[in-house]
Amino acid sequence: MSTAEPATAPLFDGDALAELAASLPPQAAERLGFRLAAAAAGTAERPTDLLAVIAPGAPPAAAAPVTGLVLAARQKLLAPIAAGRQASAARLADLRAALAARNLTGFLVPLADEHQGEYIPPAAQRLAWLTGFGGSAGLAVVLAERAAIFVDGRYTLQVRDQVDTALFEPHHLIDAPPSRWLAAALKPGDRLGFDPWLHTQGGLAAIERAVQAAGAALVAVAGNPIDAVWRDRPPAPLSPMQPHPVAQAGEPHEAKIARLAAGLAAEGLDAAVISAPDGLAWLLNVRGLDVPNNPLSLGFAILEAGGEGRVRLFTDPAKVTVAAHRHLGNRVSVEAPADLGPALDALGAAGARVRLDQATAALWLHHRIEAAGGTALAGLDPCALPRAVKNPVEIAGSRAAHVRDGAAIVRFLQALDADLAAGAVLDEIDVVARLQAARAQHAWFRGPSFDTIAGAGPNGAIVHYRATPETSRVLAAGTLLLLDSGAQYPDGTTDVTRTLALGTPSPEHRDRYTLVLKGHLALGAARFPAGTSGSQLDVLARAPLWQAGLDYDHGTGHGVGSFLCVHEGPQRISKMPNTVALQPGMIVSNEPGYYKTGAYGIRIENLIAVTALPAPAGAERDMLGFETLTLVPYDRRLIDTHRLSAAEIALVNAYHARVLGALSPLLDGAALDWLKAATAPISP
Ligand SMILES: [Mn+2]
Repeated sequence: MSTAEPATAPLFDGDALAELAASLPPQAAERLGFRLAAAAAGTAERPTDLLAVIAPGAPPAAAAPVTGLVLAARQKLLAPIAAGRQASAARLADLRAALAARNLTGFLVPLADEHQGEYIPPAAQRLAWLTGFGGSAGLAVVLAERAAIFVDGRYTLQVRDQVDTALFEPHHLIDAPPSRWLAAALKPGDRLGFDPWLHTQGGLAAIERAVQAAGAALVAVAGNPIDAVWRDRPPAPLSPMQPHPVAQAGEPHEAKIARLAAGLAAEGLDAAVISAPDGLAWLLNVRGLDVPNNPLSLGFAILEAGGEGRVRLFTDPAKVTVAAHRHLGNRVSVEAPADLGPALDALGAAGARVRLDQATAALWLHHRIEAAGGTALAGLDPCALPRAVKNPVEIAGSRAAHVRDGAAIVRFLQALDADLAAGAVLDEIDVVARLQAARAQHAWFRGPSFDTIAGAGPNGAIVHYRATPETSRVLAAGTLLLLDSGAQYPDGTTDVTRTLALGTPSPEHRDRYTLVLKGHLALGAARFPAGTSGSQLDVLARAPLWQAGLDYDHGTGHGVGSFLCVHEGPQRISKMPNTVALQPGMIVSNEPGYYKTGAYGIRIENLIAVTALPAPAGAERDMLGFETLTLVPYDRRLIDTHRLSAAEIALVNAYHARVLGALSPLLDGAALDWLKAATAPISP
């Protein structure tokens, strides 16, 4: 939550900064370097967006120089974080000195921000800054003499590449967890520090037990010691908060606030802290550009129970543009981030009972409320379930977004097929760029909803693969390409996986693809009584693979936001027990797969919306099913039609007929011809 101004001098050419300052009104020129640096820490790129937060009220002529300075600064800002292993010895020594000065013998360095977000801003990239590790999950433990880094199976090779293992012993996050390492490494009397902003109550439980068993103490530290030695630490991101219009949201934020405030009061609660930025975005109908892929404006809110409801929003006021202020209206007050603590103190002093999100709320929030005399009650974020159940406007928006997205993917697939047939040499990185370019042709494209996974041959078997210049494989005949991607549009978020045959697929490729397809079709066509949870349906997607002695090691489906996060709860389809009943309006993914390590990967993914089905004659229960939203053909070359039942063939043909009908008005020429061939009926 530090808002200290970083040293901005090396980020900007002094003359350019002075020239820009001279051209701005005096109030806009104030703290100009800081605002430019903060904007560089976000993801906004459009000149009007940048001007709105850096120099509101400045003449439009200032937009070009502002944009130029921000975009040039972005790379310089991130360079020290990417400095990697060669910088880590000095940084580790600095950190150990800072720990000693605080009477700590160790410190936990998670890959997390104050919101436990999937994508975190540069200011929270402490693990990367300290160790050089660039993966998406991990934790380091620094002790006075030893240090270790813990990563999961995705990163066991990468961590040895990026991290100096003489400084940080690499370990497997699941098989050799930090708690076990700490139990052996800590001595009685040791004081292991942690930043309570970066951990949840549940997340710290195993470590807490290990520390206690070793006779050591776990100490919540005020002010992260890394920040004290990270001299060029980027500021918190500054991007404009943008109203998400009712035309897309389907419900005014005032109505959402009133609905949730009544719900809290009915539960006997006085308030809830909204700490997850996607909860904030849904509740207030706002979006932002603070982090990649998820259209979020980072901040916290207190939702007060009862009456019409009132929200106190804690965020950098510079983010709240004139348009956002007008949109938020008088039911929402905007306060500085530093005011959150005193607001929680006041709630605590009044003896308030305050809901915190069990999954994501920082321990700091618990501590602050309880220390002031209040009661912090961990539970479900009150925004989570209402957000998961999309209203009819959001479902209609998702349908429209999927038509647009499907047309872009078909154009991409047709060009890919044609170019490969003509002998073009393309690699995974080319695929990622071409797909993004195809989507970007539409004015409503707002960027990817996650980093595209394009895995050719053996790379397809790496479930969370991201192509890099070092790993990018050329698309070779006789192999498969697994392509998992998604887009953000103002009316909906997409997430689709198709597995493509390059050249002629092998009998094994077709066999495994067909098994995955059978499970995918079975789940998509499921009928189930109201009250059924996703984990009760999971077996439908796996049964054909299980019959063949096969399986996959990931969930079958996750919730998806409406122009929000592509991974959303609380419902999910998974082997893991989940008691959240599927309700009409929920959007989930349907994505079984099969992976052969070192050879290829297969995944087929559609987004599906839960719908109420008309009761069949004699029905005794309310029945639910799914509407498939994604509109992209399956690869007919990979379907072994002999292995499909007549009912499965009918499902494929009906789906392809729907895809053709929905997309053909948006296509012409070679792309339309390709679509007709790709959706031609299959027969046994
Ligand atoms: Mn997905």
